[in-house]
Amino acid sequence: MRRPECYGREDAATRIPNPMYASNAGTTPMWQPQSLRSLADAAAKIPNPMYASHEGATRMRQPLPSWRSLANADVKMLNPMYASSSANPPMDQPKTDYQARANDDENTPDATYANIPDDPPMDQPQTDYHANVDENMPDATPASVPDDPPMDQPQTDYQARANDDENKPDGTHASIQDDIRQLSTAVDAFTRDQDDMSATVDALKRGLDNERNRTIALEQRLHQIEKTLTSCPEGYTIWRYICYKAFYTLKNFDDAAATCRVDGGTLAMPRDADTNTFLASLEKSKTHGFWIGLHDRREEGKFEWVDGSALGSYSSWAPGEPNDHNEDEDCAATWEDQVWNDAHCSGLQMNFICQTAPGCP
Ligand SMILES: [Ca+2]
Ligand SMILES: [Ca+2]
Repeated sequence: MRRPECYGREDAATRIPNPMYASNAGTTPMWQPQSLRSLADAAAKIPNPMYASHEGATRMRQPLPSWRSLANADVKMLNPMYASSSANPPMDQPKTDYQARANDDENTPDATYANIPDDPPMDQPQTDYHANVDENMPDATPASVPDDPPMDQPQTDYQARANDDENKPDGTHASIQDDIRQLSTAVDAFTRDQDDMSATVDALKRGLDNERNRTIALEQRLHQIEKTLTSCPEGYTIWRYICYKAFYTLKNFDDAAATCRVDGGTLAMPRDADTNTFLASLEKSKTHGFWIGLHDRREEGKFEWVDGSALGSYSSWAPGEPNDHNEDEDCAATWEDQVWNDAHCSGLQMNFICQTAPGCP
């Protein structure tokens, strides 16, 4: 009995001269296992000697008509491996013919060639670049070479920037011009100030020269004054800018005073103790006193100096003096220890001391 689910497969099997069935020609198998049929289909594609041996004969003894029928059937039957494919072979189908691939390359636009640019890329090998240049393409190298050599390129860029600066209003350039104007103004002001300062310096120099000349003149005057102040008449000794001289000639008061006037001075007027002490150093006589320029002729008891000035607070009267002895003593003279005494002006002959200013004859 045949299993109903195997009828369809039996029909297909009858169309395929399967060696398994060919050896049992005329005999219909009861049923055939599914796995065995698949093996039979695969075997139909490849003339495997293993199947041929299942016919009960060796490969060498396989009947030729059976082998040929298998080959013919193989040609007509669609290969199960390709049955689900389209008319074109799958992309992963191995190319078995080099020429076929070559034909495909001719008819199909090749992406590799389509992507080749007209100009060779910069990084293209030198051999390809030269091939393009030498054959069909114009040489791009001369066209791209600038008029100036590459070394001048920075200069060209600098010139271009300079031209841009000249053609475009530049805020920085205007600011620099403003700074230059301000600087020029400052320089002019500085120059004027410098001129003023130069004039001031010249004036100061002139003033300094004048002061220097004035100082020289003053120094000369001072030297002259010093010389004059230290210049006393013959025999006179200077004491606090006054010249003094002791005369050892016995004369009355008026004759003594007259001798002092000859030397340009007067009888000595010791107005303080130091000067009085200095005069004592000049008096070398112990036997006679020395007339000095003090008297009370105009008013009794009121002594004054020969120049008309008052006696003042200083005096060196000897004890008990002035006593205006016999009411006739109005002229003063020094005695020992440099004390003063009133004496008769014309009745006595005494030494005297004169004084005069320096520089006087
Ligand atoms: Ca008197
Ligand atoms: Ca007296």
